Amino acid sequence: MSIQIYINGKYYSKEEAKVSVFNHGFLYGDGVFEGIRAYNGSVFRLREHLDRLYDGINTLMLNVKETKLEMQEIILETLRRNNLKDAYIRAVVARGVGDLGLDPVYCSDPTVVVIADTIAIYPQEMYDNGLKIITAATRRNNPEGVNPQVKSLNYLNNIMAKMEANRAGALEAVLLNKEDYVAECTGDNIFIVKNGVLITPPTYAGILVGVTRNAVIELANEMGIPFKEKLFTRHELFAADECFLTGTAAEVIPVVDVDGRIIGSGKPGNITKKLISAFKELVKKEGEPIFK
Ligand code: PXG
Repeated sequence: MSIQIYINGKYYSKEEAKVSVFNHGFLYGDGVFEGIRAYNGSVFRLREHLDRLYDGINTLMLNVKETKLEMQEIILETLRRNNLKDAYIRAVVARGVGDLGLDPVYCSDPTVVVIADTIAIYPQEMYDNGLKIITAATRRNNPEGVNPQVKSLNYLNNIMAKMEANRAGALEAVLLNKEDYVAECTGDNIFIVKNGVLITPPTYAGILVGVTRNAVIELANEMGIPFKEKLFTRHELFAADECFLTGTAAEVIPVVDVDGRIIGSGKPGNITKKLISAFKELVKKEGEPIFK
């Protein structure tokens, strides 16, 4: 049976779920999105995802009619209609249908799309052995332009970096900012451990403030792991004792090799392993129930 996709108040099959070629989401990448996950009948940190979505909606001045609470209900209802307990949810808010000019003034109401489907889980081997990643030549876009805190429909820098990773046979690429500090990966935030201290780049490095990142910081605090938000360079990344990435799809995933430099022992580190287990426990414990 085909999945049911929400578009502006109605549900459509995968084959029938279509938007106009005049939608500025398509013509200009004008819009925002979220990638959200449900575990065993509960949506993980839905409030945080909605807050980030609406912060982006506010910055781009999208005239969204739905309140945050209504959007939450749309997401939960889409999961119910598809009878999903474990899922990957993609919410998209695009500018809407306009003319060929870029001026959003001539656009109709925004287009709200919610897709919920089963999640393709990464192979266990990656968590056991860790990832090899590369540094991309493509830089993270400048916060002075579209701030990376906005999860916009324009992911071209990330896609350029992803293509660099593909060509190098790596699964992720780290992007530096224009000051040569490590920002984040194409779809994940990055952490290192040095001398027992957990370190991640601050928001002003030019990052998406990840929901998984924030959850991991909370866990580290609860577990008494010393933590700092601090800028670090590619050299400091090479010299780290441990490294891992965080994201909704990947959760917490170890990194053991960056541009051919072995990180620490070349195996997932102890703090990394502790945080992987703690995160697995956390997603079981909390979340917004789908079926009330
Ligand atoms: N940085 C960027 C640039 C992201 O897009 C994250 C960090 C992690 O944030 P969360 O909130 O998920 O912890 C993201 C989000 C994919 C995919 O299919 C992943 C994201 C976005 C779009 C697609 O892997 N990650």
